[in-house]
Amino acid sequence: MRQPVLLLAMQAAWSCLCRATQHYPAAWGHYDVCKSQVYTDEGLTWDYMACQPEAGDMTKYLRVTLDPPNITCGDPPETYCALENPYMCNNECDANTVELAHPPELMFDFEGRNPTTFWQSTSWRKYPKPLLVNITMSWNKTIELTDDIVITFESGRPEQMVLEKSLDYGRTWQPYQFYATDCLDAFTMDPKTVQDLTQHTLLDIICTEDYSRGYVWKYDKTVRFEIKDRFALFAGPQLHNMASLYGQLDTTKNLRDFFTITDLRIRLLRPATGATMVDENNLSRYFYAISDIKVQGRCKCNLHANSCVFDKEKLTCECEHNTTGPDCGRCKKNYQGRAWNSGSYLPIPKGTANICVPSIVGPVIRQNVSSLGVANRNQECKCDPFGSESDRCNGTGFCKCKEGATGPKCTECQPGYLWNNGCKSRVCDELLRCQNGGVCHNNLRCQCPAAFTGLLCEKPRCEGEAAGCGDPDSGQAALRLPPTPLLLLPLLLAPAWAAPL
Ligand SMILES: *[C@@H]1O[C@H](CO)[C@@H](O)[C@H](O)[C@H]1NC(C)=O
Ligand SMILES: *[C@@H]1O[C@H](CO)[C@@H](O)[C@H](O)[C@H]1NC(C)=O
Ligand SMILES: *[C@@H]1O[C@H](CO)[C@@H](O)[C@H](O)[C@H]1NC(C)=O
Ligand SMILES: *[C@@H]1O[C@H](CO)[C@@H](O)[C@H](O)[C@H]1NC(C)=O
Ligand SMILES: *[C@@H]1O[C@H](CO)[C@@H](O)[C@H](O)[C@H]1NC(C)=O
Ligand SMILES: *[C@@H]1O[C@H](CO)[C@@H](O)[C@H](O)[C@H]1NC(C)=O
Ligand SMILES: CC(=O)N[C@H]1CO[C@H](CO)[C@@H](O)[C@@H]1O
Ligand SMILES: [Ca+2]
Repeated sequence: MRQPVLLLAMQAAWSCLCRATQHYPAAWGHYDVCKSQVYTDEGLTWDYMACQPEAGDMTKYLRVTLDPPNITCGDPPETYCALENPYMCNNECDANTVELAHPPELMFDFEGRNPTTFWQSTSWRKYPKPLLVNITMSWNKTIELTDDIVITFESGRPEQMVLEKSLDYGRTWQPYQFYATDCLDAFTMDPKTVQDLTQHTLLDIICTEDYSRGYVWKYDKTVRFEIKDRFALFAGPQLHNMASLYGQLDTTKNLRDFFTITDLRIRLLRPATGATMVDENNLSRYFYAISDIKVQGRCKCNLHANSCVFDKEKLTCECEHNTTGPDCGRCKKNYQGRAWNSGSYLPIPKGTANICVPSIVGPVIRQNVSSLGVANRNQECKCDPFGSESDRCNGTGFCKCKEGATGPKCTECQPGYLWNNGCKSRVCDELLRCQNGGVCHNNLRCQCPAAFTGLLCEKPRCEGEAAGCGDPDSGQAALRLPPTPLLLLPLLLAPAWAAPL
């Protein structure tokens, strides 16, 4: 049912996420240049370094998809109750009038003008059937998140929602965080906050009640996924020690993968009601409205590029070190003298470039190039039978790798995949742990206790309803306790977070 809705890059057909100036202490590691010229005993030569593009606003480069596709209000026109006064119900949404339309791109436009611009859903006309909306943001490129994801709701924060991520262009999804007014009731998870996390549990998937309570809509509008707090657990309380964070990122692959995405999905499961009971006589009070979504990050270029270009509706790393591919994930042709490797943040501050070196072309091959011809076109290449589509080369000496596999013989796995008779998506490990007592098997699957299911055993097993066990038909919704107004301070950002990641 998904359809691409629009590509949000209207401001510029081409732009560059390049480094401008270096504005942080060198001792933290820069990774802002891929090479520099140096004088040695042999004269002027190149010194190669690990490098990465600058972090920036990633919402300019995404494609947003809504499911159901016709969930946006205004077609046909509808009236709503005012956000701040539910007894004023003459607000109009009309898709055919610019001033009254609330299309999805208003979640990503420049916010700061008055009044705010927002996307709005149809109202909960089919109550008690759940009002479900998926908002999917796709980059068609792996990106690394560097700052909190912040979603601003103009309709009151939803009573139930899930933030999910994909690392494989939307083929598989994992939850990032659950949000509910009542975590136990909605997802049978104990409520936690990011402050409950420790260095050891930092990649745990939690359900939080921090961003769902309080119907003072005007003041508590944002829902966060706290990236910086998780980084801080590694980097030290003051976030001074970027070196430590980069070191950890380098040695703890799962930490890095945790913050790497190709897509994000917001699953809205139950709108704000701001009351004990849903007013069934006036359902135009209930809907979702989002004015802004912040996603800060950078292109993942495997430390082989310091710029990432948006051209022809696509983000691409400008690869150095003789690497190529959208993420600089392989060596260029004729530079396959040794296996491709990601650059490394270590040793700090310059890291290691791990450049690709020229292929060694044997004399026999070279002398016989002209005689190879058709007879040898399908030569045996000993391509890995599990990692490749065929044991034969494709005609130019390359093995054709299956999804997730890489390397000349397709014997290696791309990031996020593990070898097990071919490359399989990595599901769980010490850091990305199976939830609710599940046991991780070979990092490839979680064996869940009987009462739980889901990739990471994060979902309680219950019949039918996808949206957790809270079945609004049971009348349970009407018995909900009044939300406690919470004096919740927005998460204070650590003061010394000056360095972009
Ligand atoms: C959206 O489309 C589906 C199928 O075409 C239809 O059943 C549903 O009622 C529509 N929803 C709205 C809100 O118009
Ligand atoms: C949203 O995504 C979930 C999870 O993949 C899926 O089950 C559901 O059908 C999707 N659509 C809606 C409208 O919830
Ligand atoms: C994603 O990028 C690839 C190239 O890397 C391109 O072939 C494909 O069409 C893109 N997909 C979409 C949906 O833009
Ligand atoms: C909603 O309530 C308001 C005020 O009580 C009323 O004016 C309006 O007609 C109601 N709307 C519907 C659809 O019942
Ligand atoms: C490729 O590698 C060689 C050294 O092996 C280097 O001289 C050359 O500049 C590299 N090319 C690029 C584009 O980085
Ligand atoms: C063989 O594979 C390589 C690498 O994937 C590709 O560049 C080349 O175009 C392919 N050649 C043929 C004839 O398919
Ligand atoms: C110069 C050389 O080594 N030529 C070899 C090319 O390959 C044929 C077999 O295909 C050999 O017979 C030649 O000796
Ligand atoms: Ca907006």
